[in-house]
Amino acid sequence: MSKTALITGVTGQDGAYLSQLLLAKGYTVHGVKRRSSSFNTARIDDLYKDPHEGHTNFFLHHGDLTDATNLIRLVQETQPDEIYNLAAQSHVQVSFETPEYTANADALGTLRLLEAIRILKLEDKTRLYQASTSELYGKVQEVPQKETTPFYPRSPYAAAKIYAYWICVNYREAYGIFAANGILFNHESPLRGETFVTRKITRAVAAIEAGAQSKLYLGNMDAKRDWGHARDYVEGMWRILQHDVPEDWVLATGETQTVRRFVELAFAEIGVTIEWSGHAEQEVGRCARTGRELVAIDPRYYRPTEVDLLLGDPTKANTKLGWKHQVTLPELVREMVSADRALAAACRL
Ligand code: NDP
Ligand code: GDR
Repeated sequence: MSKTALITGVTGQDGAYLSQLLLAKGYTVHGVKRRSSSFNTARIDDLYKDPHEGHTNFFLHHGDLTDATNLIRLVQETQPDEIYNLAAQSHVQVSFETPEYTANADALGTLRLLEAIRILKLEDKTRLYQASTSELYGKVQEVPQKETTPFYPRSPYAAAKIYAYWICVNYREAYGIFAANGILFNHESPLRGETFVTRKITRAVAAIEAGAQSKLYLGNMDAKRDWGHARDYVEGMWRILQHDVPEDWVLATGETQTVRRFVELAFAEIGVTIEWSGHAEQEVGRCARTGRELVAIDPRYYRPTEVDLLLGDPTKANTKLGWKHQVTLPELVREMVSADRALAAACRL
């Protein structure tokens, strides 16, 4: 019997890669998408087949993490073996501007799904994956960060996600629900949202090369992140739910780099070496050959409180799940710049 999965956040980066993975494994996949005034399914359009045109295992439903009755109905109708709760207001900086909405969707949304499982008495059937995050570690307490490292959230987003983390642990202990947290470090891809720093950089590199943009403005380039490829990480999500008991898991590469280094790697893909000068808000990056200014700081992108250093220790997932990242940072940068150059060439950037 093939399994059934319900994915919230199916239209996002991870939702698209996870749908692809589960469909390839023979799952029936139900995705929850928000109503939007313009199309928001670009990342999954290649997976979707109109049910009128023949057999399909991929279904989309309108829904929202802020709407409990909607979630209960969707869980009841789809009777999922596995729920992947990927939906979230996922932008850290935006969470400072919309803290209440972020808490509603990211914290209470998770509670609503757990309650749906409980109300519908699906405790023995339905497993829940919660998209927890390395942002929980926030202000550095220990490096590298692992499952036992204390949390110290540094944004409304992280504060909401910490509630979601603990409510999963609590429902697991209180009601025996199979709820597992994946504490995932940053993962990127050509499908990454355009306002996250990696994609913002790779799009800018392609647009500058195409003559469609003159300069790239960034915030804190000293921040260090442990960046992997989203395709590797959705494989880890699936493994987390196949484990015999519900536990909490770090997925990371075990390597970290600054935003500045990411910029250098991305420009190198179009043959440009960046030379840096100046400090703090005056720092600029110039093309070493022509002297043209290509990178500058805009303090608008600084955050009220920053997460300075993320470096994960994935030993537990390596040993107990057999999970390991496959794609290195230079390979990731190459894939992202190459995809954005193709979009620029097609005038779709
Ligand atoms: P994206 O921002 O790409 O996708 C988020 C998804 O959630 C989109 O489908 C979005 O819909 C949907 N969504 C937002 N708000 C709601 C809501 N109120 N109700 C229903 N759906 C909603 O995120 P990613 O794919 O990168 O990340 C997936 C999850 O993993 C998120 O929870 C994120 O916080 C978490 N995470 C991500 C990491 C990363 O590095 N990518 C690392 C660790 C955790 P729409 O398309 O309409 O906007
Ligand atoms: P992050 O990702 O906050 O780690 O959250 P993001 O790419 O937004 O920022 C990474 C670092 O880059 C610095 N930065 C900038 N960031 C953005 N977005 N835009 C800029 O112009 C810019 N300049 C510098 C940031 O200050 C930060 O230090 C992501 C999200 O996917 C979360 O949902 C997820 O939980 C975490 O990763 C793990």
